[in-house]
Amino acid sequence: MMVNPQEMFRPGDALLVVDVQNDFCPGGALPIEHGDEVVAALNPWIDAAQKRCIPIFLSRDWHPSGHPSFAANGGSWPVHCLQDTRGAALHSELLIPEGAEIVTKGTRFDQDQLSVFDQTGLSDKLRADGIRRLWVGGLALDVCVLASVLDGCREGFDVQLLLAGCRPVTAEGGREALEKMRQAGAEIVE
Ligand code: VGL
Ligand code: ZN
Repeated sequence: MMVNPQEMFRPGDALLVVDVQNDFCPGGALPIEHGDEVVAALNPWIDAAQKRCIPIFLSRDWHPSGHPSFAANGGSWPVHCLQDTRGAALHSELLIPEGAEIVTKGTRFDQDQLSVFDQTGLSDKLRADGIRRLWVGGLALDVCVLASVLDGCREGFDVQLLLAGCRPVTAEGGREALEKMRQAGAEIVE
């Protein structure tokens, strides 16, 4: 089914764009194949959300050097999304409307925060703003998008996954992620 973003939003919705940062795109430190293609897929949603006065949240992975998610520090990833570097910046073609809120995560030294809901205060803020339904896309489908969608479902939000606006680190991981999201109650929007 082809969907028109303009027609999908209703009051009580919010748009959540996860980690569309240079380091997760081709040429970056932790490149996801075709990661940059999510920009063209998500911009119409961002544009529509702005026009419909739907709150927009853009998350960023924002690590200090020596972060525990880095292989050199006992984690599983190469050094990526170092605070204030070009690699950590949001993709330059991603629409960032005035009023969009940046959600920063991955700054803790004792643990990683893959989910945008992990100790960011986002769920309380959404509830306080009367948000019940979340449209989610971004990078990576099988890592931070997965963790965020599962948490969103757990927190009681109706989660709509924008599949065309996501890319996985691995194809197999992507398939498994979609299955887990479905089982958690998320709807996959093709
Ligand atoms: C992510 C790996 C490590 C992500 C963040 O945003 O999906 N992946 N840190
Ligand atoms: Zn990270």
